[in-house]
Amino acid sequence: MDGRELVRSMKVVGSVQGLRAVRSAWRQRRTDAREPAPRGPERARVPGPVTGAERMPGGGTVRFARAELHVCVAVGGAVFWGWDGARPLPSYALDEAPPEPDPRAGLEPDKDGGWRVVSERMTVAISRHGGVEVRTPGGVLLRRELPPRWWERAPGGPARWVQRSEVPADARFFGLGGRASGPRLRDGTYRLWNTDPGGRFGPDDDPLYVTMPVQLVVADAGTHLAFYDNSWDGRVVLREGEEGAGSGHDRPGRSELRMDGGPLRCWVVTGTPARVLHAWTALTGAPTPPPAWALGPQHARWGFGSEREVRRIVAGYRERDLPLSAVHLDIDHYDAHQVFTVDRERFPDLPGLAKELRADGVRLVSIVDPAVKAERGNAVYDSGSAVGAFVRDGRGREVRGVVWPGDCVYPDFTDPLVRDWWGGLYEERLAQGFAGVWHDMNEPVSFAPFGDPTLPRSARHRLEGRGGDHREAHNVYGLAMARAGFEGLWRLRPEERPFLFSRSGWAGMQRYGGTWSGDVSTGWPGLRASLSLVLGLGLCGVPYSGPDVGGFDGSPSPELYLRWFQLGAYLPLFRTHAAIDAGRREPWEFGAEVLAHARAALVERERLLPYFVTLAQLARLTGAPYVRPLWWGTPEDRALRDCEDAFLLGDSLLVAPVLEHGVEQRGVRLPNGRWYDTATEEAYEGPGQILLDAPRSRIPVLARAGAVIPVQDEDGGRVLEVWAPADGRPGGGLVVRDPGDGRREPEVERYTSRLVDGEVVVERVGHDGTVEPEWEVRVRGTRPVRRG
Ligand code: NBV
Repeated sequence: MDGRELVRSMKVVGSVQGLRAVRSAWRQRRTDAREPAPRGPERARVPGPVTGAERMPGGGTVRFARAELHVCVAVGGAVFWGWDGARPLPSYALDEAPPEPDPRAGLEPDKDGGWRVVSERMTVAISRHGGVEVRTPGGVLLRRELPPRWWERAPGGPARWVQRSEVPADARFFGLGGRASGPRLRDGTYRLWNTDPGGRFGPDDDPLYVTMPVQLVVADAGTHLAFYDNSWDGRVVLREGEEGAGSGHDRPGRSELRMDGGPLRCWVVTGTPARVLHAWTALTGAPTPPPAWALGPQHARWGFGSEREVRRIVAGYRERDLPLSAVHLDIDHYDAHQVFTVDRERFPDLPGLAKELRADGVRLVSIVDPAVKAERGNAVYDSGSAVGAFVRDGRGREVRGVVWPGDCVYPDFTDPLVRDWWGGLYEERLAQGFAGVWHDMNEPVSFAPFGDPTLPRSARHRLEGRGGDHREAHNVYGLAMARAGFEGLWRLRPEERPFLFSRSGWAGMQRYGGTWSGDVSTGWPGLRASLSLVLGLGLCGVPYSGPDVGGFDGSPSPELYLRWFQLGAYLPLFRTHAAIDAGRREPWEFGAEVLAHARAALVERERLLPYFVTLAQLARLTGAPYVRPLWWGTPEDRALRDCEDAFLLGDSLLVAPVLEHGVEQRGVRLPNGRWYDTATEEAYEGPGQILLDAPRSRIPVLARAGAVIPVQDEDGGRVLEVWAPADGRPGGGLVVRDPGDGRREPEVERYTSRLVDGEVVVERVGHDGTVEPEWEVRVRGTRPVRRG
């Protein structure tokens, strides 16, 4: 036990579950110890020299002395390669079947005895020793994979492997799921193992709840995303490159990926950031848009404790005329912490409460934990046991862990029958009046004072019928649970788009919903980490997320709370939340000044709701996250690549939150083009750095010249807010209205804006020419221009 483990052990042992958790951790150690110790050759296997190749549609197979490589360009431009028989399926990341091979691409002999596949979007060159290079159609290097190395532990058993890669010296790394230290991933080691950091985390804590072997790399040569489709435990070591390093030569950026087992296979997509995300979500699934109400302000707390308290909070919002769209109930509303139950003493009539709040425009959202109390008579345990739902060990016994209700078992969500059974249980939540669900503790967690606070690695999983153990299933546990919940909700209420967000997940989780920060620590570093998580996840294809506004633990100062609130108002999931022993998080608990400014943020969020609806729909259609790094449209702007304290909200807005104590003015780096400070309507020309006021009352938000932004006025009237385009530089925007609850396909409205004789002209582009917009148009930004 190291020092950190000891502290953890004290914390856990000090709790009610302490002794149970100690026993469970020992049990886990024993269970894993029974597994045969992996043994294998010390020397690595490498592919060796090339021996031949075979052409197939889209690419082919290249044989080496000790390995073989299959390469295939798919329709749409993504390239796949897999070593030693690895193919795109089976995969938890892909949405249904992988795209067809592109028949126009095929293997051709390359120089020095290598091979290559040429496609419209890239060239993949395979060297005669098994290196793989991805180049732009113009021949510029985007990524070089060195020949991989494998260590077989036991004959026929899973092999560990390492893949080293190089990227251009100027490249920046992003992605790897939700990382608190980003969004730019600096030199360091990043683990691929979904983990509850236990209690709270800051920027230095890694890994967290959502890890993904997804790298988004931005360089002058172009942007690419590399996805190593493998859910096993692994580590990525990143080292940024250096231009003109040592005797004037560039040192490339480096990535070293070490995996504990599983296939060595990779997908790469290239192009502009927008194209890359589009191709990525075409592969792994469209981000499901939340219902429109879930784009409004939400309030949660662990420990409301009673219906009375929930009513008091909602009344507090109403009395102060603060918009509120949903209230979330945490585990304290369960009966003895058991999932799919209600404490009837403290919540005697949840359906009644839900109805009453709903009449007031407020929905209820329920937490759902995966662990089920292992006790006969517990209906969920009994019905799960009857269908063999719970994870077992190698000897066929249910694996026990410890969570809030005590000794627990874990549904095996990698079994389709278990997903069906679990999905059906959400009927109870719907009957209680809940309108959405919030999945927690699904890394999955089993409290442990030492060792890994999850299931034993040897625990067996069905893995869709293939069979395997927790080493492979761990990282997809939350994803598979999200699938169970999402599909269950759709089945139960085919007319209502499910609202689901999940703490843990993996590549492809956007098909079922979003995620949130988890237990981000209260403090300025936690505020910064909040933004890092949302940006990084968006670049991995998960656009809907947000932090616990105010931080999970402790008590934020009024200033910190306010700045968090102001940031949160521009993030997809806008929700205040806190731990049971943390201070208050209601906007009126921090004094009159904070209340007034928080109200302004809430009102602005309400006003922007049609824009958020548009962004949610566009994310579904194009994969573009709502919240984007500043370099999104101009990745060649190197200064923007390093800018981590501001973001674009869709195409039209640039948000520059205050992330430091005592700051009332801040520098803002502008992408090219004209930008208006929305508070003063003053215009600035980018690219460049400007200084803007950031008084307590607001954070700087800029609008792109020419932008057409759908908003609503106080009475819900639809308005197009149009920011005056610069002379000779027309603008525009897309608008998608909320299609309602069901599966209806919404129409995308396209608007253009231009300056004609000093007048702003806005038109809707229809099927047969342009038409007058149906929305009221309000033009803004007609003040003199300042250079950035
Ligand atoms: O269910 C209680 C909390 C929840 O409030 C929080 O949002 C989750 O991230 N949950 C974690 C379990 C306990 C954490 C100490």
